[in-house]
Amino acid sequence: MKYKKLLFGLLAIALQVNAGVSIKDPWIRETVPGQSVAAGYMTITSDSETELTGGTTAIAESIEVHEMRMQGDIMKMRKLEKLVIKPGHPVTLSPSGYHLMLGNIKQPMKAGDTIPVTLSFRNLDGTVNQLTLAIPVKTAANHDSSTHKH
Ligand SMILES: [Cu+2]
Repeated sequence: MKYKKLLFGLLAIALQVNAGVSIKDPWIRETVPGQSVAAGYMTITSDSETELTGGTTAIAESIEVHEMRMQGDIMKMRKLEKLVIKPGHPVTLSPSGYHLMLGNIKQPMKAGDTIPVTLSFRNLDGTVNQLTLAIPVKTAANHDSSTHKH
């Protein structure tokens, strides 16, 4: 009986933690031959304040959160340790701003493929919420014509 209660308690916590974050319109940009990194975009909404810290996937060595920024005339990118998402303020990752950067990809990203990705969110109380989603690969033409270079 004690066990049962504990299990239900844990289940309730797990559901609560996962219920808060939702992802809209995720996509990964198709890569060109020889490209070692890939970029992912989406809109993230959260019921409570949380921080996107990165993620993992079987087809890349790392997933980092990056930001594109104009530095004078040059578009540069830098790694962010976290991207804060506040309730009521969806954050959009798009080609000219924030993005997920998949480092050292093990296969080219082809339009039509679906890539399983697990994202990590750190809540204010320090708990980590992992969200796994299948992200479709699309050509940039479906979204915009800007280029993404390191
Ligand atoms: Cu990047």
